[in-house]
Amino acid sequence: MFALSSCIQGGQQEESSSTSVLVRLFVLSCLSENQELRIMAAKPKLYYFDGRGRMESVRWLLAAAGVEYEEVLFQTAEDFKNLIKSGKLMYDQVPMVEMDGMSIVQTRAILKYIATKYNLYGKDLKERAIIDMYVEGMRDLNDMIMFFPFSLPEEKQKILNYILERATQRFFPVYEKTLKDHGKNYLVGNQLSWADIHLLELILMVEECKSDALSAFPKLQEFKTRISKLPRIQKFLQPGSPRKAPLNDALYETAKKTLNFDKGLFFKYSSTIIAKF
Ligand SMILES: N[C@@H](CCC(=O)N[C@@H](CS)C(=O)NCC(=O)O)C(=O)O
Repeated sequence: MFALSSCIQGGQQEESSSTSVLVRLFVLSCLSENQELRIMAAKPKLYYFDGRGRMESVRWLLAAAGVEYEEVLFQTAEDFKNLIKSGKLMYDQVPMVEMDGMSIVQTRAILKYIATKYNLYGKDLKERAIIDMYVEGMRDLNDMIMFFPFSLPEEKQKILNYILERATQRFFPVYEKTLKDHGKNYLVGNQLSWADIHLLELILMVEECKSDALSAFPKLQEFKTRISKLPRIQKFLQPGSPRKAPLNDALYETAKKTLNFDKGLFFKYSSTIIAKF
């Protein structure tokens, strides 16, 4: 700025050189703007193993925002190691999403960025706090279900009962009451938000554990039907979409190979810490 104004104050000679400086600056700024546009326009790239895990909510949110993305799905531990070697993973962990020139890690950071960018995070700070409260509760339940396939065989039934008890007695009643009390179509501010998307994802996960899990929740049943019919969501729910299937034996083996774990002990302790049996 200083260099520019001192040029502009000069004579003819300096004026033409100041013009060329201006032109050069303009061209440079156009170039970087173009580069920025290119970066912003590139499809987000998701790095994870070929399963739901922590990445599935990211897939849901991008689908709800109508954003197309690419996926790099690890098949072997080598794939994961190579990504670590690239230095792109802040904590040597996935999920990681390359987007807008960043390599974003930490599931919540990724989700918050997408929710904010695509206007799925409320209209002000207060709505955002409410969305956070809903979503954080949902994540607690989501994590229990996510870790469930890794629990020890002898504890499976006990853990499943616990998950269903928490879903139907702690979490679902909260969302049922909200929808009943305010009588609106969405959880927060009468517009679609990250909380609605995550709630539908969660409802479907719980129903995979117990198909009639919503029987005592009429508002949630209506909510499920309504949100499932939104065109982008409907598309994501169709077979062949990037939505992942529940963990089956083959995916379990891939996850085990990729993440190098055995017997599920780590998962057991990290997921049952709040459980009282
Ligand atoms: N808080 C992190 C946890 C990430 C995490 O635990 N990722 C697992 C895969 S689901 C991983 O990369 N584990 C390998 C490791 O920790 O070395 C997040 O939410 O993204």
